[in-house]
Amino acid sequence: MTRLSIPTRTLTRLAAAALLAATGLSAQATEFRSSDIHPDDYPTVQAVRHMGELLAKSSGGKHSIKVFSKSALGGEKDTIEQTKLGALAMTRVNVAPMNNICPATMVPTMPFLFRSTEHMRKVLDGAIGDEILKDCEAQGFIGLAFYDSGARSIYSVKKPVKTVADTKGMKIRVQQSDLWVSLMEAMGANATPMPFGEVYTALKTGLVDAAENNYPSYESTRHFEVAKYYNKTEHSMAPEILLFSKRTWDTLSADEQKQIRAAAKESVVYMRKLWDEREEKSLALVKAGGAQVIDVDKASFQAAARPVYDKFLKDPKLQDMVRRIGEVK
Ligand code: GTR
Repeated sequence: MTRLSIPTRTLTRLAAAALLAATGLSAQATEFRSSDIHPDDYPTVQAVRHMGELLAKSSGGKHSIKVFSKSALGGEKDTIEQTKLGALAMTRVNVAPMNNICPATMVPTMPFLFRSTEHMRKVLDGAIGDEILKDCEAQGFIGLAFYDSGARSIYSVKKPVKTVADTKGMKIRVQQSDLWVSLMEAMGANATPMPFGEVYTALKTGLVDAAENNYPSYESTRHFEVAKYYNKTEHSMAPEILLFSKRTWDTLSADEQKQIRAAAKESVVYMRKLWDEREEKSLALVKAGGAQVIDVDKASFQAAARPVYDKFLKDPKLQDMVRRIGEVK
């Protein structure tokens, strides 16, 4: 018996064509669906909408993006899954829920890795950033770009956190990532992973004593109303990542792919402007709302977090990436 061998790419195209025929959609105009957990006025949502406008322009109106905000399509773990399956064309998530899926995303998540915002931006805009994005491809994702997410700090309900000893035994909500669980455990805390949308109630009911995030998320979720101590640990600058479904990607022409990549990269510039403004605005809002911003003994957190590097970055390629990041001036 002879076996017919059809390349996977051709099969994917055939499947996509069949799907288009079945749904009656025209291959001419596509509205890519994208997901975000944040509200409409959040910089990530605004930036992907802007990317959609850029894409509409460069594709002569052929392609556009519809952003579903406020977790309308589910939490980050859910939308990552949908994107992998091709049920969703795009999702904007933090790198944290990708840590278990795409190992290179652990690198920019690492505690106290970046020296400053400038350092982080330079690294992610350069070859290292591209390598990390590329690494997600084998898992079914086209990494289009990184967006800023500022520095994350611990905010607590009952007492301030001034040194790492203060986190001992504290129940701290973390993102759904093994690395994040270990990081908080290294600081002596009890890590409780849960989706973003559940954190407000968890803080309010005492299910957790603390959470951690940047100023804009602390403010937009109104977590500052229940956890008044914002302790400036600034332990991670884990960025946001914009993912496109590889399944959908493989049905597009090289030109279309180029337009999408270019629109994504261009939206980064816009996002950063919005981000800088929003960080400032959020800080003022939380302070006016009664939050106390507390300086901490950062060195104590740094020392406690160090073992996480050895535990998670066993791959010499990733270790080398950390070294190269340190060398970026
Ligand atoms: C925010 C980030 C979200 C999500 C959230 C969280 O800063 O933008 O993508 O990761 O934190 O803590 O779950």
